[in-house]
Amino acid sequence: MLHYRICPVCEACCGLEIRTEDQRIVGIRGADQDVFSRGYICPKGVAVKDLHEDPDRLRTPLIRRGDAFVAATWDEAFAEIAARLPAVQAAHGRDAVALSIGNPSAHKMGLLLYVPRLAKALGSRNVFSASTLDQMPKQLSSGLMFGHWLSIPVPDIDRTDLLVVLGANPMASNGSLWTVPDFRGRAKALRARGGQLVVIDPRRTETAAMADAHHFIRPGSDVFLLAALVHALFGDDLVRPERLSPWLAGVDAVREAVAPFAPEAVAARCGIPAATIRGLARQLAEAERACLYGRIGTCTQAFGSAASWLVDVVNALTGHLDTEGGAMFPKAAAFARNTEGRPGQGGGIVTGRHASRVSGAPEVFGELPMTLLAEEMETPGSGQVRALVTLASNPVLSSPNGARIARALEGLDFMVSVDLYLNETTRHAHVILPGSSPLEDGHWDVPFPQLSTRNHARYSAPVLPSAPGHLPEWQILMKLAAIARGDGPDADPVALDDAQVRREVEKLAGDRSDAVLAAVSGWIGPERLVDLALRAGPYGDGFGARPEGLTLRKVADAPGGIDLGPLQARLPEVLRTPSGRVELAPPSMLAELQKARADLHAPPPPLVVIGRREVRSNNSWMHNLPLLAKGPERCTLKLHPQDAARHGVVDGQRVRIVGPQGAAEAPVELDDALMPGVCSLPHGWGHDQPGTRMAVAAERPGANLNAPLDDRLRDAPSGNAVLSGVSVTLEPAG
Ligand SMILES: Nc1nc2c(c(=O)[nH]1)N[C@H]1C(S)=C(S)[C@@H](COP(=O)(O)OP(=O)(O)OC[C@H]3O[C@@H](n4cnc5c(=O)[nH]c(N)nc54)[C@H](O)[C@@H]3O)O[C@H]1N2
Ligand SMILES: Nc1nc2c(c(=O)[nH]1)N[C@H]1C(S)=C(S)[C@@H](COP(=O)(O)OP(=O)(O)OC[C@H]3O[C@@H](n4cnc5c(=O)[nH]c(N)nc54)[C@H](O)[C@@H]3O)O[C@H]1N2
Ligand code: SF4
Ligand SMILES: [Mo]
Repeated sequence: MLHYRICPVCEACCGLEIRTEDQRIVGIRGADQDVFSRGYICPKGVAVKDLHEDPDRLRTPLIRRGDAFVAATWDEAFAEIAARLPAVQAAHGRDAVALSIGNPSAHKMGLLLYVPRLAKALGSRNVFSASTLDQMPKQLSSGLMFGHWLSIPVPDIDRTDLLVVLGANPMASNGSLWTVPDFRGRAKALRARGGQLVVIDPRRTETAAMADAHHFIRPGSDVFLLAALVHALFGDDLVRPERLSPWLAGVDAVREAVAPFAPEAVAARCGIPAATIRGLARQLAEAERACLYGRIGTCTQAFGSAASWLVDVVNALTGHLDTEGGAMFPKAAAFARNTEGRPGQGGGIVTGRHASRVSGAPEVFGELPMTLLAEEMETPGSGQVRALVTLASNPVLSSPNGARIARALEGLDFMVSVDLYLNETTRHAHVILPGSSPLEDGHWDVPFPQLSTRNHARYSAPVLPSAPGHLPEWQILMKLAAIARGDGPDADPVALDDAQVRREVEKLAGDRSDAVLAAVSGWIGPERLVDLALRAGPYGDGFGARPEGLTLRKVADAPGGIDLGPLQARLPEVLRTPSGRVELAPPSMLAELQKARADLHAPPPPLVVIGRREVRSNNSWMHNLPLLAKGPERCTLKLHPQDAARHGVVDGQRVRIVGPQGAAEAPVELDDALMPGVCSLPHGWGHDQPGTRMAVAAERPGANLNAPLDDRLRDAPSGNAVLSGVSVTLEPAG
């Protein structure tokens, strides 16, 4: 049998075609009929078979007894949780239970749509997620400028003449905060029609290798480059926002704020000649259709929010925001807050409604910085975190100074994990509840159509039936929520969901609620939430009011989904700022720029480390899949030959990478694609912890990049970790 399945692994969200025989997977290829990914696939999509079949993937709940995990029934597991979690809440208060939400949650509607329910039931301020290891700066700057954190403009690559990529490597990552399956094909088409691709990155990456130009940049200096680009736009009379003008607030304040950052003043700090910066500003301004795109390299640094903000300032001032071939706002079919409420104006965003207990870091979009999880667990006093719930989250590997997190986890009164593996983080849990194989779930991407390079609506049904007795993840979260509310282990998650959906619909639809509920009654769980959001959304059937509009049934019945066309200009309708304008000069961002001045003349450390992504790896959890694990050792320290000579190390030699709080050991791979003074180690490795159950990964554990990184470094406004450009030294491995 042939099945259509949207890949749940990365943000490209490719359509897969999965062939089964007798409920066994016999082949996975790209789905040619997918209206969006058009047959594109990468090796990780094929490895979903390995994931499904992985003997180490957890299939029953585990309960820790002494030092060992024992298999348990679901009833036993929930009974254990109900016996221990509410006790922590009762004794120490709601904030004593923290929640840690990991990256795969964003790729599973059964998790993402139910996290808010669990979070509400827990009622804790201690909510942490991968967002503060990744993208919180962009969420914050977008919220400040456009009024909602997911109003993030993305490159309209299929129609642009010039794409400048800053701190991203979509050839390896397949795109981020920009859903763009087959970046390679689209970038080739861009060049074939005479357009240009420019990459600015401390490494000559796979993306740089196919570009028309590549410039090295010193890690952490993007804020200066971007301020200088804006400076040059003003100074060289290149500001031309054209049709955007009526919607831009704060142009003069921006001009003033960048005054100290002439290209000549930042050139040494960035490692980019002033003439190159001026040339780039002119190229961006003069191109008919152009886009500057910044991604994780611009976020995971000390001025990540300011850099994220300035990317969109450049796009706006050059007239490339919200125009064809520029940085455009997708219009998603469901869940897009920027299609709800009053068009063109809104409440904007508020941050800092509370602060973290120990360091006083501000809450941002309901979250606290992941790098502060350890101190909240370690530091005694009222409000100390004494219990933790992790959902698809592996902070011991994914967050700086994971050794400290691991120690703190051991001190908890109780920990429960919803995860696929017994790994570096979940080995500290008292109860592990196994998540489901993606092939046993229906799939609708909740966030990514809001970030897609073309509008579309796609759904895929489960490929295989659930393993007998296995609870879907949304039901696991509903059960945990019930326990957190004190309702015990036996609540019926389906009935709870029915009741909650009815309440929510009644609140929104009033008299019409019975009709609305009847309209979606063919679905339960996450599918019902999708159908509700889709039908109420901008392309929806309005529950019968617009019969030609979309329903989940229509989308499910369309092979490969429904194309909703190229991106359209959305200003001012997309805005939800109180002013109804694009806020080009949010005061907190101006203050950051002012703060950055002090750093402008900081001498560069002799050697800094940056990360690296590779096609056959995905963060910390796919190293147990044979298809991806085979081949050459990937966790190597790439080092420029000059730096190798300076340190007296040779190709293949094992070295110790020593940072402020820890160290990692990896073999050296000489590579002149690195900027001298910068070395690179991929993240997500370090599978050598005792007591884990990932046999393939343990054979070649690799080194944990986050061991030498520093959990004290953050981008202040967003709380995002600094993962790039941290100073390290090298020693021969002992
Ligand atoms: N194969 C694979 N794909 C993935 C993932 C994976 O682990 N493997 N992870 C997924 C996730 S969770 C995410 S968030 C996305 C991320 O997607 P991307 O943002 O494309 O991430 P990277 O490939 O790490 O590219 C970041 C680039 O920034 C550069 N860089 C480092 N420091 C700096 C700096 O200070 N300034 C500048 N300008 N550049 C810098 C790095 O050299 C690197 O080339 O990828 C997703 N896709
Ligand atoms: N130094 C450095 N550190 C980084 C980064 C970097 O570039 N450099 N990148 C950061 C980024 S962008 C991110 S997003 C984070 C990611 O870090 P995390 O959010 O911790 O995510 P992963 O490392 O992907 O680990 C995912 C966890 O979810 C489990 N899991 C996988 N699939 C499922 C599922 O379907 N259901 C359930 N219940 N569990 C599942 C896995 O077993 C694993 O425990 O790492 C960050 N860490
Ligand atoms: S690029 Fe991403 S979404 Fe596409 S097949 Fe690979 S892992 Fe899956
Ligand atoms: Mo990420």
